[in-house]
Amino acid sequence: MKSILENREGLAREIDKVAEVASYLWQKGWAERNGGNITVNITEYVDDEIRKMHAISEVFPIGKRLPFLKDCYFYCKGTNMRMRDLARHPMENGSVIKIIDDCASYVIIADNPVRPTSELPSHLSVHNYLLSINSPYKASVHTHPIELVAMSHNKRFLEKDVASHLLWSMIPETKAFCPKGLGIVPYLLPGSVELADATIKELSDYDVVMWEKHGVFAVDSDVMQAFDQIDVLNKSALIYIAAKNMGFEPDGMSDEQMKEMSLAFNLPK
Ligand code: 2HA
Ligand code: ZN
Repeated sequence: MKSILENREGLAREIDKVAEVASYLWQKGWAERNGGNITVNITEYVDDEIRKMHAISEVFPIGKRLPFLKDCYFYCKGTNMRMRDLARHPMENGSVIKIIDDCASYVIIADNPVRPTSELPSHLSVHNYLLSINSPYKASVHTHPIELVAMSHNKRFLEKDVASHLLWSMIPETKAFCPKGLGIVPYLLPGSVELADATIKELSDYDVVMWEKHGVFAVDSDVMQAFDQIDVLNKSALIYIAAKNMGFEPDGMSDEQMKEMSLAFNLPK
């Protein structure tokens, strides 16, 4: 069977990045069993031949009307699929879907009839939001980073920007490469429309949001950059924990050092 990736270099490169990130998520222990999901808006790679492709599934409802997604195409990790398998076979553990005219349902068009992720309402709502604000962001990643999730079990770290400031102060790179910090979404049922709505609200101020006692959700231009933002935050969490394990509360960079760094790197605040 011919893959949709065949003779489509740009699209194949994006899916390669998804597979590479999936392998990192597995190696880091952030993607147990079927944990986590990745979706990428691939509409820019869609040519006439793809537009003519027939559905290979029935029509499925999204659960929400998302007007900015009309005729958009997404690569989505499959529900119940493993990141570690997706890393080797992205088109067997994920699929390309098309949002149909009613903007409230989708069909699968390639390569296999793999049903998309259980967090589809969150992912697609976020893509709809990104398009509505003309954002250049195309990729969203949901994963279960151990140390960040552990932090979300402490109420102190769920207060606005408390975790962001602590994590930024552990090492200068974290603010440089995650300049908006970490938004917080209080615990909500996985896969729910409520979780999707709460995530979008936080994404107006942040690129990465914490789902309390569950995981994080990140958006960026491509899947590699979304992963990098989560990775630098979790690295800071690891430094914090290492210091605590050595028996002391880390000082963190001072306010002056943070200010100097923000100025030098042209960062907000
Ligand atoms: O898809 O991580 O939140 C598996 C999950 C759901
Ligand atoms: Zn999850």
